[in-house]
Amino acid sequence: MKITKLTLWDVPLTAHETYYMADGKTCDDTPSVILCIETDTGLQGWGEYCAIPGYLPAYWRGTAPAVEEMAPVLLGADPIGPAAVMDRLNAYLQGHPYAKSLIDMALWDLTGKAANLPLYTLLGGRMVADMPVYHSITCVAPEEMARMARDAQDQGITQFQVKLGADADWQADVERLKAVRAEVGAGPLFYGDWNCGASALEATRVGRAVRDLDVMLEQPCATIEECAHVRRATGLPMKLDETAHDIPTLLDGHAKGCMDAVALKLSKFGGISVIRAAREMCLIQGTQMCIEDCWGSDITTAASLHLAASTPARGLMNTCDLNHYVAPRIAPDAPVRQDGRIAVPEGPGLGITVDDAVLGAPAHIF
Ligand code: 0XW
Ligand code: MG
Repeated sequence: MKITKLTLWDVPLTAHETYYMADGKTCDDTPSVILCIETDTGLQGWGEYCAIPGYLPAYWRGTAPAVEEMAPVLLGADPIGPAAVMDRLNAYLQGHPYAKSLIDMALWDLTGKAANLPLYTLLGGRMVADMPVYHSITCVAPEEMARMARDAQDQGITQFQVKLGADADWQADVERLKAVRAEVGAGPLFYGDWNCGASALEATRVGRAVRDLDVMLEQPCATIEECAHVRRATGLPMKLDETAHDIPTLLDGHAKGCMDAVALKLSKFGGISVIRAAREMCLIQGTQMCIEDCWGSDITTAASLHLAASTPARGLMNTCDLNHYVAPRIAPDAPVRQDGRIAVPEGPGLGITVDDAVLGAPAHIF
């Protein structure tokens, strides 16, 4: 089989509810880059990358030039065996994990379709029947966030991500965490996520004020060192996200004792092939995994679900149904959450059907 054509579309995604994070970051309107890799057999593979402005060292307009740069390695290559193709791409162009992620996703989709097997089988086999999803709550007034948590809990959600730091008021963050815990009661797992937006001092003050709430802190500060300091000063468990983005940073987070949990996001690491290795490390280190992507619609969601479904339950904290938060749906047959859990698609490859009508005109063809 040979790759004959790469087509990219820019599909604007709109969040159903305004989504505020620290440092003024939002993902209300974000273009998602969709890739179709075509082959001489007629089989197609699909990938997606959606950039949240300021979230990663990446921007959506940068995706197409990076894919174009890698096109000479891809065109004419045999797509079966994604890790081998990615190895050649990594030798050709260092870095650019966001652009590699959607390529790697499409190669895995093609490989699964050629084998007539769902991706979770190629990734080790199905380990869990279905997966818990967490619900992410935008950083607004505490009572409003508590209402959102209640609504999600009424729909069966048992894990919550509470966004913090949008108004740089550490006492408001304390109130947010208190209000959500009071609303959902004891038991549900919940974590406050600053997206790097707090100083170690602010995060420590918040953590100490909510010490009795059974809360996990997520990525308070911009470096692993500061997060480790907050972990030590508060005694609260910590999830790393932005600063854990490759194998060396996973080793560092573990060595510094501040990685009780971690977000394995596809485009942060560079795709399914890298996350496969990262997940083995987390299993060995005993780190709880959230397997997901940064943002996106049905294609990124489906890729996350296949990785999550092939992860042993002892290491899988949750996954994220990004397709729950945005419109339009790009593959309307992709799974959606039900009673706080989500299933994995059963068809070959990613197991979803992309709706051409939603894509519009291609932005680039290589
Ligand atoms: C990347 N987000 C803003 C979207 C996902 O819901 C998770 C969240 C995060 O930063 O963890
Ligand atoms: Mg996060």
